[in-house]
Amino acid sequence: MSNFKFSVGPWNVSEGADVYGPEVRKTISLEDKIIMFKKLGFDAVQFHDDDAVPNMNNMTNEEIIAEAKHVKKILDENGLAAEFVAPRLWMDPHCTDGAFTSNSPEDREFAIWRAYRSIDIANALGCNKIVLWLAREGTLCAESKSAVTAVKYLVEALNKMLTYDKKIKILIEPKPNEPVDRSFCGTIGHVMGVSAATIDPSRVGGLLESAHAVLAGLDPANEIGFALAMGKLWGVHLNDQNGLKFDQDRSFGVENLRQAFNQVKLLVENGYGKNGEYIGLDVKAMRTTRDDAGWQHLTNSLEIFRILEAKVAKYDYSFQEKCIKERNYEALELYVMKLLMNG
Ligand code: XUL
Ligand code: MN
Repeated sequence: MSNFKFSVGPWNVSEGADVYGPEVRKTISLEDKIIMFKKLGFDAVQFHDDDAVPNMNNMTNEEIIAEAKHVKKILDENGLAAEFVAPRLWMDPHCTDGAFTSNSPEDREFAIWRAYRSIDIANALGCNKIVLWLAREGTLCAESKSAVTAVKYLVEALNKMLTYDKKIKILIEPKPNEPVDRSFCGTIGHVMGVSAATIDPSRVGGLLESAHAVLAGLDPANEIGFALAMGKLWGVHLNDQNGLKFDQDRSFGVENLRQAFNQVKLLVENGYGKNGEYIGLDVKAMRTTRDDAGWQHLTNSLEIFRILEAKVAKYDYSFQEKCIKERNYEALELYVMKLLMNG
């Protein structure tokens, strides 16, 4: 049992290719993934624009909306909602040098076209959240872009999206690096700054991914706390990450259980989900995983989340208060560790 609603993206069930090797698992169709997501206990699906409408670059606006409506029908048939749509700009040849911050005006224009289409697709899927993971908005060669101009381009792009549709909310998903070396918008603090610079800060918030925070050398729970304090935590991508290396998207809690517990604790304590927010996963199966276990990283993450949620429910807040009053944080720490280790 959980008090939360859960979401997942189709890319979380993958063929297992990595930068050094080819696919190792069979391809599963979007419809079969949706059917399985429901069986596994999810409430909503996260989409990239081209998860919902493959080949969209070669389609008219009307064709794109019609295809998205077809996907909405599959969702309805399976009792699932759409959580958000995210333009998958980093895969497109137009965005080799970035999208909204590209040095090329034509390529920036293309990025806006895809952002508008993502809004159309979101409307057709019945959701109003647009997620921007700003994958290539940064540099490989530090001198290749002006960090000042780039941030202004980014704000300009957000303003265009906010103007295109007055009901959408934009959730920026920060990540400090990979595939770029230096991102222009690497942490939740950056997201809040960019939000404040737009024409409607009330519609620009954040989606915090645990692994991305770890890659920035930060505690994901603290990042979640910062966004909650600003009233702008509108999505999460819970997962885990073993230190500063490539983005691992490990199952939630498998690398740093205490940090995972504190993420859940903050979400529970601050009523996350009360405005319809989902506990979103962004987890990857290990490449060694065989076809028949290709969903297990999802069920493992859900199970770990629910166990931690139950631990939060059992948490002794009066003992926490006593320790704080006595400034006995050694005792508080041992209490938390025992809570996590027992049962
Ligand atoms: C990349 C990442 C993306 C976004 C969705 O690191 O997390 O999958 O979550 O565009
Ligand atoms: Mn993510």
